[in-house]
Amino acid sequence: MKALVVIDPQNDFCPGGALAVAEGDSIMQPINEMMGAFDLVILTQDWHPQGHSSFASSHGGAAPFSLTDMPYGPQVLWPDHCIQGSDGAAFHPALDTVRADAVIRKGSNPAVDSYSAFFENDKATATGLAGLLRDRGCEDLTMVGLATDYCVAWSALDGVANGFRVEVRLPACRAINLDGSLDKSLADMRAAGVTLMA
Ligand code: VGL
Ligand code: ZN
Repeated sequence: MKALVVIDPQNDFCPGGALAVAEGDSIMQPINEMMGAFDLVILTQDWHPQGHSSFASSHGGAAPFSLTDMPYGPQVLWPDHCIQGSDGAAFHPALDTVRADAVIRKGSNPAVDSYSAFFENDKATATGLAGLLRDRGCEDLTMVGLATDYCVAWSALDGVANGFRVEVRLPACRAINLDGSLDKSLADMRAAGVTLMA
């Protein structure tokens, strides 16, 4: 059984959004066209409360895209984005959400960021995705979405670490690319055994 895991295809990660990824909107149609080839389609949704600790605005005068230290490690401070219930947190209107079997929301804990579809960044709290996939008999995961170097990469790495076979289709992903983060994420995924499809 094969699952398509679509990472954070949300307005705030598309042009005009609060944490816009260049060409983020261009992946929606190709993703729609892939859906029919999978037994299960999962969407993830970055879903932060106001004042989330990953927001630069929650750290006094900190600049967006600067780094801070959290109890669980270094953390990039982001512009406010994907606030629960906001238009920015909604799925991009060009994405066909009707075919989705489940939506996994992440990032609701105000104290911990959550890039991965499987675990919060402290690696302690699971989202339930691994159990859902196992219960549905899915061992092969194809991942696409936003952003390649953060939420897609962290999800792919956690997928492999949890015993799934993971392929990332790069033409249906777009990256933030902060200080070489795209190249680093590709190298990390390759080293972990993620199949990168050009
Ligand atoms: C993401 C930064 C902050 C992502 C989410 O979806 O890649 N990046 N929150
Ligand atoms: Zn976020």
